[in-house]
Amino acid sequence: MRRMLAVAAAQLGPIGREEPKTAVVERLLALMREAAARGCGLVVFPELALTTFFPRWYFTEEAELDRFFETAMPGEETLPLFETAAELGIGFYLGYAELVIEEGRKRRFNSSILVGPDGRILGKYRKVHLPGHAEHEPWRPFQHLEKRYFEPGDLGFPVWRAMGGTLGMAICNDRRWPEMYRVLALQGAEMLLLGYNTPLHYPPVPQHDHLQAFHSHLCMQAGAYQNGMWVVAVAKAGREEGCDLLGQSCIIAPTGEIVAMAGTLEDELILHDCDFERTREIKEHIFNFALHRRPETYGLITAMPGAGQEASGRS
Ligand code: CDT
Repeated sequence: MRRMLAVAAAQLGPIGREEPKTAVVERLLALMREAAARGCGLVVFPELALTTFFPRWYFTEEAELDRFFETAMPGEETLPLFETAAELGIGFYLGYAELVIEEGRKRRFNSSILVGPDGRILGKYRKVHLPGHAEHEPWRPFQHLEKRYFEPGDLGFPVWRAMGGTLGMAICNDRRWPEMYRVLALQGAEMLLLGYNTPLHYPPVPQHDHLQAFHSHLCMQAGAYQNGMWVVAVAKAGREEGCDLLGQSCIIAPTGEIVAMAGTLEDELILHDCDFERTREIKEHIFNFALHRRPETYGLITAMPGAGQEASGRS
């Protein structure tokens, strides 16, 4: 018996710093309509999909920063996404900047939501692994101030039983960390949804610039295979405000094979009919956790962040 979900990865081309959110939402709606017309039950959008990748700038005025954040979801500008999803009967994943008042203070997270085909929010994820730096570093050609503008996610890595399978969410830099896939897989995740914004130029180690696509696929293909899950990875791509962002959005099978990949750096939909049952080829055999894992030897993984390293160095 097959257990199918037709999934669309909706890559976005660049978003300008002054591009209104309503215009971006129109682009998302066009992709959502195309995904539904082509028979998909789920469409996955990138990280921070409503705005330009604003952590590339150092802002001194809080109001300048605030305009990139959502204080309600759905909000006035994003409501059409929910209404259209419900009309079309298609679920979606959306990355966005979240601003909430919690514990009596302003809190900012790099978040994503999973919305069901009835237009209702099923769950929220807040990015755990925040790359970059917290202080202004003028030597860089562009900033990567995620450590300044966001708090690390405090919701862990939950899974949701929805759309015929067990789904997990993560965001961009999370994909480079094997712990993320394993924590999801231990809860039975069969598909990971992930959006990203990855500059081609990595200022601290520029000799790796030509390896961006390789490293991106390397960690996700390994994560898919070692944990027997589908991975749907979706870029914001192209030259955005002078910064080149990796494309190559892809859908990866539980065998680690890329089964669909974007060929442009623009708004582009790629599709695949995913069978959740295929996760068993891996989970019941080569990576049968119950049979082969030796958790009594893995304690260090949760006992310490690093091997005696100072929390210095550049990212
Ligand atoms: N958005 C995001 O997490 N991007 C990082 C860039 C590299 S670290 C500065 C990534 O892991 O792709």
